[in-house]
Amino acid sequence: MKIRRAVLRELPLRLKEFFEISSGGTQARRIVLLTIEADGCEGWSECVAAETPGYSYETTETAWHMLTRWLLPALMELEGDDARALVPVPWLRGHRMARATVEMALWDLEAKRRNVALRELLGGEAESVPVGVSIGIQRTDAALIEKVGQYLAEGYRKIKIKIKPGRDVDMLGAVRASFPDAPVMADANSAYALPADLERLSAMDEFDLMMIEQPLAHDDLLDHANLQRRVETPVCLDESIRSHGDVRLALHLGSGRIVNIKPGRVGGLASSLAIHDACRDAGWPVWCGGMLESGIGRAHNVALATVPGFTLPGDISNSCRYWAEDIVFPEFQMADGLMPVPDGPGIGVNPRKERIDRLTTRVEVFEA
Ligand code: OSB
Ligand code: MG
Repeated sequence: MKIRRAVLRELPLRLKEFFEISSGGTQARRIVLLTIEADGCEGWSECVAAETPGYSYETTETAWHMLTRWLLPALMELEGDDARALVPVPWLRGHRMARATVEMALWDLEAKRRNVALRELLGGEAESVPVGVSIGIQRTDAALIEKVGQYLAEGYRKIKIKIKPGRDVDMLGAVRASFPDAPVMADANSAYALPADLERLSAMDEFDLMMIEQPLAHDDLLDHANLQRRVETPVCLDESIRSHGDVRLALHLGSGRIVNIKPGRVGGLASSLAIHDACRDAGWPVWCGGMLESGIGRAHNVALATVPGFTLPGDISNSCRYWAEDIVFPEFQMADGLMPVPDGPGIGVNPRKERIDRLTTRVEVFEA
């Protein structure tokens, strides 16, 4: 198999609601989509890099550069029987979001060449996956409590609340007082440090949270281990796990008890499966996170979440929670807290190509 064409494009998509995390907020997303064509099939993927370097050093611009200058030109030179075996520029360091963009389009392409669902190629079993919702930092506790109530009523099975210093213990206490039994967790996006915040983080033990996600620095697995020894709430790692090597170290150190796997963050689906396997062997549950993706990225996440070790609800919400109109058909819509898994070939949803073309503001084409 040889790749005929690769098309990289960027399109703006406006979130219905401003989404704030501890490092800053987003309203206008810059969506980067990749299409890879071979054997009459098209593989699709979405780059999860954000607009600003707060969650990761990668941004829309660095990913665009890595893809157009290095990854895609090299991809066009490769040949193989299985699209997933094509690995351009294997010596390139880091930039896992850019690399994942290529890798995930190749998985979709390979599934379509074999005429199977991406879920099947991944070894997934579930026909629907339990899902949750991630709520950005709200101005007031009352506004947050109203949102939590709405999402619980819609059926979401995990309510993730973004926290930062000053919007944490009291706010979570207010939520717990209103919803004593709800499946609630908190995500700090690295806003705390040891030893200064130990007391504040220990205070959260009182709220019976499902977990606290990435409380400490993205590059500090040792202090996450120190923290996990001192608090009862399970620590979940997000930013800290970028590779199979990272998760092996986290397991060795005891840096938490749960991992949020985002295929875009860890270099793709093969790396996600390796991380999943390591966690399964150690008895750590995993779940699939999200990066405010359009329906293209969401489709990959839904397929990954069918793999058996993904036992906790993912950050995989309805299309209409993010967008006035998604760029895939059909849109993602859960029922009873369960997201149906598309069963068509590959990602199983159709990119709305006319709409995507109309919205595209930047495009680069690579041809064999
Ligand atoms: O930390 O999980 C995170 C969004 C952007 C950057 C980081 C994170 C998030 C989310 C949103 O929590 C999850 C979603 O896509 O709904
Ligand atoms: Mg997170």
